[in-house]
Amino acid sequence: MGFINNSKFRAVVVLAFIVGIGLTNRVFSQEAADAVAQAVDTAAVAVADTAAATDTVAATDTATAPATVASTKTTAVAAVEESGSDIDPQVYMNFFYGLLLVFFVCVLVGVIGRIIQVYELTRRMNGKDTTYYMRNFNAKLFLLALVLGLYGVYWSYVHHGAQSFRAAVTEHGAQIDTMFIITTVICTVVLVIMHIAMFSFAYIYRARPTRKAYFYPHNNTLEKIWTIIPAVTLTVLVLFGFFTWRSITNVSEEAQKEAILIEVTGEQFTWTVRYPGRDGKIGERDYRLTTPLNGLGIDFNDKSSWDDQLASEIVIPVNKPVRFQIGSKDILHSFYIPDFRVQMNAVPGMKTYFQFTATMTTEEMRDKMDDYNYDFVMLCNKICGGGHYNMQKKVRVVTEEEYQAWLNEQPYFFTEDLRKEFQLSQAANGDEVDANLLAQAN
Ligand SMILES: [Cu+2]
Repeated sequence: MGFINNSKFRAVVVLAFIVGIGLTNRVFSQEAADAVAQAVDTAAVAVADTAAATDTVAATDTATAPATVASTKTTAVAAVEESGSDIDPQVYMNFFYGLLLVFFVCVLVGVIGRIIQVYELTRRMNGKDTTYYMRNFNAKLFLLALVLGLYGVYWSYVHHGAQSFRAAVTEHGAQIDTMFIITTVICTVVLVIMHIAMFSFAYIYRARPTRKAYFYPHNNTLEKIWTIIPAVTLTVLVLFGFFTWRSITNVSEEAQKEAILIEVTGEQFTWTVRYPGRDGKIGERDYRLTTPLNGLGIDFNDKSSWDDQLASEIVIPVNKPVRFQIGSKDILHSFYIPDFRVQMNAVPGMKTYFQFTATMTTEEMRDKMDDYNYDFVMLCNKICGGGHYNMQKKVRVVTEEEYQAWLNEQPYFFTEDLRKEFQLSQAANGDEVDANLLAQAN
């Protein structure tokens, strides 16, 4: 075949092989060298041990020591040779392995191309058509893409639909679900129509010997249709989203007061959860007050902070509004509970809020899912660094009684050590020291 005699092609093949094999070999030899080094180290340790033993036994035995060294080294080298035969699976993740694979695929495509060319030449030699033959072939490929694409849409809805959609378990979540479903339906209808139009037109209007292409450069009516319809549809969807979001996040002052306030503060890579205590108020914070003991920088001059409680998980009562006050100590994080359709950025230097009402307890959800290990989970949804994947907290939705019982168990933020630290700072500022902080706080 012509391309094998092509000197440029041959040069490229040879070069790629040399580069590929040379580099892959270096990786192998590096691994082998590492193994040898390790084995020699082991041998050296053995030698040292033998030498020590020889010292303690007798000087006359020294003759045996070199022999031991020699035999140990031989064993080590043999071990290396043995282990060299099984290839580390890591090799298949290797860059050069990938390079060779790409090269192989390129060669394969080239070969297929050449085979088709040979086929065309044979057709031409037999006096058959070659111009429209390939165009017909391409048009049939479009038809195949039309069928496969539609099947792909159907398949992904049937197989992944249930995974990607599970009804929300909050009051406001139903509105977001409605929006999601409407958007999905519109997008699917557009996708199917566009898919059929694109591929069927490419097939129907393929080049044919009896047909001349009609030059049709412009049509104002068509331009208007495909500009106005998408513009109106998108505007409706955006406005729909805007008003839904506003109705969820613009909570009246009375409704805010009815809710249980909970503070969550993100930092790389953890969340701190603070409950307000009996007064229902969360104490103020000031980053300048941060100490090793007072990680959140809580301002204990604000007495509403004294009964604030620290929780290791988020526990909320069912069918009761809860209002999360969200913040960050370092960079952007995001407070995200997928099952609740709740998401809000945690921004350093400002407070953000999300108020919602969960409509199902964890136990009810487990029954519904038929999964007795199921838990709602709050995740960080801003890629914030190396430990981001682990920045999550369990969210437990319980009955009102369970919630109260759990809350009574949670420790105060204002620990004895913090009280002492606060008293010292009061003294240092020349303020009057609260001697009976302990009694007051409890
Ligand atoms: Cu994160």
